[in-house]
Order: sequence, then C-alpha cells, then structure tokens
Amino acid sequence: MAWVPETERLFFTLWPDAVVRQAIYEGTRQAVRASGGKSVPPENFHITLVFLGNLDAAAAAAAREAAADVRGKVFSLALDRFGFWPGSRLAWFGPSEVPEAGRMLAAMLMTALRVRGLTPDAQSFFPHVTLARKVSKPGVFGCAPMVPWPLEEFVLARSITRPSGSEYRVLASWPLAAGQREL
Ligand code: 2AM
Repeated sequence: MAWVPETERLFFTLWPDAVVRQAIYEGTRQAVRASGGKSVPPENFHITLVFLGNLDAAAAAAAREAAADVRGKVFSLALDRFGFWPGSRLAWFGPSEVPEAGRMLAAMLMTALRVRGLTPDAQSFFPHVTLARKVSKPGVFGCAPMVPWPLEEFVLARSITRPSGSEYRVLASWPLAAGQREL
C-alpha cells in the first residue's frame, strides 16, 4: 500500500476569550433555539481568517512561518447582526462593519501563505461566528445583540472530527501589534 502522509485539518482564526465567548452565547442562545438548528457549542465559537485544509507536517510548518511574518494591528469587532446561508442552512452572528485592520490581517496572511507555496481556500474573508447548522426556521432570529470583541492576537487551530461533532484545538498564537485600536 502507498505511504500516505499524516495530515491535520488546520485553519487560522480569531479565538474569543472567555468573556467574549460567554457574551456571544448569552446574546444568541434564544435565536439559536428559535432557529430549529443544531447549535454549535460555545467552546467552538470562532471567526475563521483563512481555512487551510489538510496539511502534512512540512506544510503546517510553512503555515506557521507565514503567520510569524504577518504584522497585523490590533482592532475591534462589533458583532451585531444575524445571518443565514440557505445553501448550507447555517446561522451565523457577525459584524456589520469590518475594520480595515481586520481585512488587512486576512489578506496579509493569505499572501504570506502563498509566498510559501501554500494554496489555502481562496474564499474572501467574511467574518462570522457559526451558531447553528441544519437550520429549519431562519426567519425568527429576532433582534441581534451587540458584542464588542477586542482582538490582540490570531491563532492557528486544528479541527478534529469526532462522532459527536467537531472539536477545535488552538495550536499557536501570534500577537497583533499594539497601537491605536481601529474600530
Ligand atoms: P463555517 O463555520 O462557516 O463552516 C473550521 O472548519 C472552520 O473553517 C469553520 O469556521 C469553517 O467555516 C471554516 N471553513 C472555511 N472554509 C472551509 C472549507 N472549505 N471547509 C471546511 N471549513 C471551512
């Protein structure tokens, strides 16, 4: 049998601290219940910057090197709207406005990855926290809360598929440069 390299399913992401995670959970749980969907557990809340897919050890090392080259700046997100994607039947919570520093971070990361020969999912950055899948009643989310989320780092996470669902593990983090926080 041919040798198949071991791979890990990886993504760069914004990972909330306990306070932001709890605020997202409390502010959205009613809408999630009303959606009739399968809720994402709060410990899985995150905003994907770049999805890498299954990488072998060498590619994963290159992705870490790329991240270390990125000089992002601190910024804040104001999560304030619900959304629904009919194709995937997915409900999400995200910001109405994306600060330039957030867009730049995703773009710089993508460029640094490509420079190292990686070809991540080229979808443009659309910040969202996935709240529920298999949503059956998308029309009844109600009024969205406002959850401020100050960002000071981005992380590399691994997705592990379990029979019970996805489990995410943070593998490494890189700080965003201090300075004036862009809102
Ligand atoms: P989602 O929550 O909108 O499904 C880990 O899978 C993370 O990467 C999830 O946040 C997922 O987004 C995101 N992601 C982006 N592109 C993906 C892809 N092609 N396959 C799987 N996950 C993807």
